[in-house]
Amino acid sequence: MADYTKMWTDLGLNHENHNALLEYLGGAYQSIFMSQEKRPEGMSYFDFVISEAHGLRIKELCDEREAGRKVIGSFCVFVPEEMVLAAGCTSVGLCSGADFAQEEVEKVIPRNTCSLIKSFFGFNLGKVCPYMEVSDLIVGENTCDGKKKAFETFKDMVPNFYQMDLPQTKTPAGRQTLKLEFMRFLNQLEEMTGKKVTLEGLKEGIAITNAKRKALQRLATLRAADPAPISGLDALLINQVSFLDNPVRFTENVNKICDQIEVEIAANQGVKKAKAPRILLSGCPMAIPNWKLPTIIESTGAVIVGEESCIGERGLRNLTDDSANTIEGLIDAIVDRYFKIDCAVFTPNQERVEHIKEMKAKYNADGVIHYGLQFCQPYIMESFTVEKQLEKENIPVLRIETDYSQEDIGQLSTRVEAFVEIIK
Ligand code: BJ8
Repeated sequence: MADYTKMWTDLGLNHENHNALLEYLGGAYQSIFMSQEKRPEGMSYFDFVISEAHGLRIKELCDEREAGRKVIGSFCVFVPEEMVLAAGCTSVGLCSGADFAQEEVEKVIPRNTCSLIKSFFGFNLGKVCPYMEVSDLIVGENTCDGKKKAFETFKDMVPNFYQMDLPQTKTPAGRQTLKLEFMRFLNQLEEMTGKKVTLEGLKEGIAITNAKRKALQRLATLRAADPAPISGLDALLINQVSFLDNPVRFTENVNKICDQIEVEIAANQGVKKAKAPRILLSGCPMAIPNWKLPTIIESTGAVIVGEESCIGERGLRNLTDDSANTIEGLIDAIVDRYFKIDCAVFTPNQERVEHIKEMKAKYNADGVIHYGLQFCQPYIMESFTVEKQLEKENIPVLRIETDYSQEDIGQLSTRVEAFVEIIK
């Protein structure tokens, strides 16, 4: 990586903390990702993006800002990227997947808060996240109680916070709330940029976002092949990168790797290989560098063939209908698309269980591992329903509750190994 010290100083990062984080990330990446055998050639692009995630990518975002573009940071797949792009802005994800500055964090929010929330507080307090610092607007949403209440504190820690309200039921009133909030968000973007969003702009925003989701859906579908053509770790990484990278360039590179994988699958036809147990992972989102559980699972010889998660299929399942020819019509289409997201903050949320069953069948998984972050009430509560309903259909399930620490690796490995033995 080139020397970006000046850029990091200008962004207000704490060098000592930031260097410690980069060192940790680099080491973890080398040992987890680069040690895998027979990775698809196209992974080199995503390796490069990760190696420059705090360098070149941030430089690109700084350059975009200098050219007058605004950067919008968010923590949830409910923030509509179509609208961000239509307003001539760039969207980046701010969820983080590692503990940082925990002592400081626990002075401002309770200890028994989920790791994802504690992590972005830590990244902010430790001044180690260039994406947060480069954002012109930070959008927090009213989803789970943890985030909703934590944002009451977080909003005073950053100068540019925007709160988005979200419904919790799939009722007509819920849809109306979502539409009003999306329209308020669009107004906010227009106010920031001083420009009105046009029909063409919205069409383009939808086209770019749909193309990205189609490419990720293509990759997801290819994982149904047996043997799986890509590790779950690499597929997760690609999904994680989708929240940071330039969307058009990202889409091109996902399609490139899919082209290669298709060739590989064709070449493998008829070749008999020892079957690896196939796992569907379901539950809370896994932000970079939260690779703990997938690493444990794949080190047993099993392969993860799908992620029922917001950094995975829940975030990319539906496309936005682009057929309307009015701004209002396209806004309605965007609302319809997002209203289908089956996050556990919704009640009731039977669609999610149905999606897990569909994914299990589609990717020919032998079992489901439900991943809940400790203190994440929505997903941990739902994990019991998920388990009960899957077991009724004789689908093996393992419920895991963990956090970002490394302390439970031994215990998790034992449980995962035993589960993999059962489904073999
Ligand atoms: S649409 S899953 S990205 S809210 S892990 S902070 S739920 S206590 S992240 Fe999410 Fe949007 Fe839903 Fe997806 Fe709360 Fe649970 Fe923590 Fe979570």
